[in-house]
Amino acid sequence: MEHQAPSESAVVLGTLDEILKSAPQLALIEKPGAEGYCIKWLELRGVRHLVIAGADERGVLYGSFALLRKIGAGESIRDLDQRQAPSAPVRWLNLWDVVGVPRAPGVPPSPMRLFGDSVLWENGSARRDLSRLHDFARMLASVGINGCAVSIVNAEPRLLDPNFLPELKRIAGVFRSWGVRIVLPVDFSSPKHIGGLATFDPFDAKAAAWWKSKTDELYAAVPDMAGFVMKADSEGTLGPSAYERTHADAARPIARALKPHGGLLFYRAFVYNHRLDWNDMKADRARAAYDYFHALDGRFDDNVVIQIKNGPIDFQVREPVSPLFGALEKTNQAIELPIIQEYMGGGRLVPWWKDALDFDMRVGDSDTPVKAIVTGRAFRQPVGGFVGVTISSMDPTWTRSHFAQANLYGFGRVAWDPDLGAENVIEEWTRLTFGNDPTTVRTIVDMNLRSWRMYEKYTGPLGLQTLTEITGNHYGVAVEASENNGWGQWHRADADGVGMNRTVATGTGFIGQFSPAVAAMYESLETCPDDLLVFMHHVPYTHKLHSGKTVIQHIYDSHYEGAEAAEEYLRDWRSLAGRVDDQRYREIRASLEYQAGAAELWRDAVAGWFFKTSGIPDAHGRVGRYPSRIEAEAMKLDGYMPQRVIHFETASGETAVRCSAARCSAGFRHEGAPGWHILKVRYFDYAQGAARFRLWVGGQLVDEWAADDTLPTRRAEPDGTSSTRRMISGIALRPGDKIRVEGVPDGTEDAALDYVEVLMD
Ligand code: GCV
Repeated sequence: MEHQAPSESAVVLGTLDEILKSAPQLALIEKPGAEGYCIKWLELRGVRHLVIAGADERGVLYGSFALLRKIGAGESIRDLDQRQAPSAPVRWLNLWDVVGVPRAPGVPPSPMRLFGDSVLWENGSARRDLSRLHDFARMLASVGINGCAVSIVNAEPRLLDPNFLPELKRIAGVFRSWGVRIVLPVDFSSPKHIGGLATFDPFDAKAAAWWKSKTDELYAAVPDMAGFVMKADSEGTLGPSAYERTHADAARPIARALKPHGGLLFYRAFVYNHRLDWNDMKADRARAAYDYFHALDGRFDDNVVIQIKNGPIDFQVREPVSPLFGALEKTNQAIELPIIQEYMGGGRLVPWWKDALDFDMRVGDSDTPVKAIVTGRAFRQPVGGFVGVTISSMDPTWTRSHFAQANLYGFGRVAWDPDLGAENVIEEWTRLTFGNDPTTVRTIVDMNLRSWRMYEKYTGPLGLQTLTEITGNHYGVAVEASENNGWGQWHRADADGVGMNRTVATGTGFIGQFSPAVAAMYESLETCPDDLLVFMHHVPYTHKLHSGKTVIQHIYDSHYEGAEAAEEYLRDWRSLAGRVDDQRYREIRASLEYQAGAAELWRDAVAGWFFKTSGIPDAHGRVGRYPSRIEAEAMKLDGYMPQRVIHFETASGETAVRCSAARCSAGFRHEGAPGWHILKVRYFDYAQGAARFRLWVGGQLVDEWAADDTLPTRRAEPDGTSSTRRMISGIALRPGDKIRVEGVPDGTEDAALDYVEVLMD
């Protein structure tokens, strides 16, 4: 259809070519790069128009959102004159949604699925009502995301079933209307396990032919599919090692099947042996990606992209960047970043990604920041970019956490332009989400920017990584869970010291995978940054950091600072009462209260574990001494039975009390000063059941609540995931007052209690 330039002032939208057809006078606009846009005021026959000219259709969409963003953030558009194009063609999500069966009732969610059910899938097929997916896809487009893997990388076979094509078509159709192309996760063994062939050897002509016909079939249904993502030889998935082939061999037949359709194969470098020998001091999971892939540089087809997690382990709170980024000069690469809240439950992530993207690999001893490598600038690779791992969720806030939305927003913005500062991105998000009140904006931006380091401080500082249930839910604290198994997320803490020796001189040699300049920095204790010290070196607890503190004192201090910062977070949020609408104010306050409680548990568990293991006291006398705490096991118990907890550090005094009767109680007398007090009750909330608690002071009921949260533990016994706390303030106490907690179990949830802390208000 021919359009005429409007006669009244208007916003004129279109691709540059379309606009020029109807208004050749606008030839003044310089064409932006692919998917880019110009926004500019131009005068036509005496009338000023705001013109959004896209290089292509996506460009028009992104330009329109850019304008809305400016208006929403309260910026002036009076003299707008902007030309932008994305940093890289790949700005994708990998959704770790599962198509298959939904979670059975009573089974706790994984940390990822804490946030609610998929917007794509329900009971094994595409949701009947996909309106929420429309909103999701629009949200992705609003931050420039143009591709989305529709289910988890542990590929479900049914995605390749011909009967499933209509489901894929429906999903692809919704995404398409917002410029987002779908990506399919595929399993390398498919020719055998889905195709019924005798082999999936990539050198077998029949296996290659199977990939070709399957790919053709998929493209007939979804002609604009962006490609496949594949996890091979990783955490139990089959791969080329079954036939002693390389990953380049494995990629070839699949890439060639995709090529005629313009499809890409994203081959994940997350390949490692999860049956390593813990007693082998040279074994090192961090080495794996480089060891498997660097020698294959240049041997992948040009439509293969190696998808590399930011760090060599797995989304840990602090890791160096993967040395593989500096080792592939003739191969397309993309960085895989977590948006998901696995391992990083409390973290706001933009500053963390920026840290990785800005890191200079010093390839050839010149400036080679990771962002220049993955955008293809550094080694002139044609395709590359950013893959964010997340889930979709039906929850009204998208993730059951208002603040976690900053991560998805930030991912899109950073992928669009990795040179944007974390503060700019977060300020944009804050203004668009909470409005332009200066105090609100300043407070939230500041909270967001502090979040990663706060989380690191109360979980795993110095490169200890996230000291969590490595073989389980990757959520609650369990310091030793990473040791003595084959998964390789080891910290090797013992009575004398801590850390993995990854040096070239005497360790696993991992450090030697970096360029000489970077390797030299990590190899030497003099120059290795404190925040990665025990990732790179095994050191005695008495080793002095650059700060002058010993390692052990730093661990103690860091956990106290982190937990205090989480309390401060809560105070900051409370200062916004009345500035944010009631519902969001309350919901965010509740999540920050939970986080402050979780941080306190992490503090006590990790500091307590290191105190017991090292035998070195805290110079400030805090660790292991909690004068205002009354252990449940020391109270007068009626029905409650003391029991040691599974990981000793996850309950104060290593013991909780559990109730196997219909109702139990634990009481004590207040021995402190008279006055207003806060009571902190630490108890355990399993995923199952909703045990009830009541708190009585001097015969009066002062609080009651249910343990009905859904935390991702499968255990019906106290652990570092179920431990949680209730704070009750404004309690008047006199010496001798009787304080009593009553617990009423519900099914297997036995109203377990850890302690009560009595603090002056
Ligand atoms: C999808 C971690 C997660 C796994 C995930 C894996 C991966 O190990 O715990 O759930 O698998 O990373 O990235 O492939």
